[in-house]
Amino acid sequence: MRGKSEDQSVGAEATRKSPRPRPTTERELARESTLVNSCGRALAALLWFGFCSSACSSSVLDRSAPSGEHSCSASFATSVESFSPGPGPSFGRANLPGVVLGPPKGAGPINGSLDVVTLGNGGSITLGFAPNSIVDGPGPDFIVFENAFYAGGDPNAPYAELASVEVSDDGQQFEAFPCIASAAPYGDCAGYHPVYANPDSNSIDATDPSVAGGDGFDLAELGVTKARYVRITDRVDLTGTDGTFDLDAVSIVNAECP
Ligand SMILES: [Ca+2]
Ligand SMILES: [Ca+2]
Repeated sequence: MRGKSEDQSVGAEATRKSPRPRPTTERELARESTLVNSCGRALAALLWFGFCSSACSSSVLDRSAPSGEHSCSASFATSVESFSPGPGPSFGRANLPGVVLGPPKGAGPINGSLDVVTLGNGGSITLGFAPNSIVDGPGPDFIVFENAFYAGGDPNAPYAELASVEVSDDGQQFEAFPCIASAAPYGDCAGYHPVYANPDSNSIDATDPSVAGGDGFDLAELGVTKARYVRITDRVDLTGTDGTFDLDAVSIVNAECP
């Protein structure tokens, strides 16, 4: 619209400046000038579009690089690399691998989601995130979602079923976050924060540790800069009917996208 009216005003101005008929060459020059101006604007628009296309997409990629801005196409686990269940409850195993891939299905502060798989006592699962990686950026870099809840609504009394968490970049050498606490809060263990994000019932960003719920982990604590695998192992020293970790999902907070 704007370009069209500018073209018209240029034409009108050219007319005002030419009250009498001018030599053909001049009129042709004026038309040519108008044409050149129009083409110039079209070219500029094309150039701008081209610039914006590349610059804007670069900007998105830049934002998703070390600092992470949740712009990866997949910010959740994309594969189960291995699963070694422990004895005890076996809930949800028929739903592997899908049940632990993609976003969490949180049930809020006083309920536990059933969209989980129980690891069994001492059981272990390794998740992959291809083609993305977890990278060390500001604060927590990934979030592990169990189905913990606050018993009686008391934040000091989490119904926690704990697991240790390890990370690896090559799938062979793993570095462990120390999960040794035996009383709340449970430090570097996973499995003691309720999960709020659930795409089926709310729009809470599961990659935002300030609102998603779950247990966040910071690669900087281990001196690790990048991880492509997360291994979660139920605490074998915590036993009983309810002593085994239930995995819902893992999200990447600070991601590197290909
Ligand atoms: Ca649980
Ligand atoms: Ca970090």
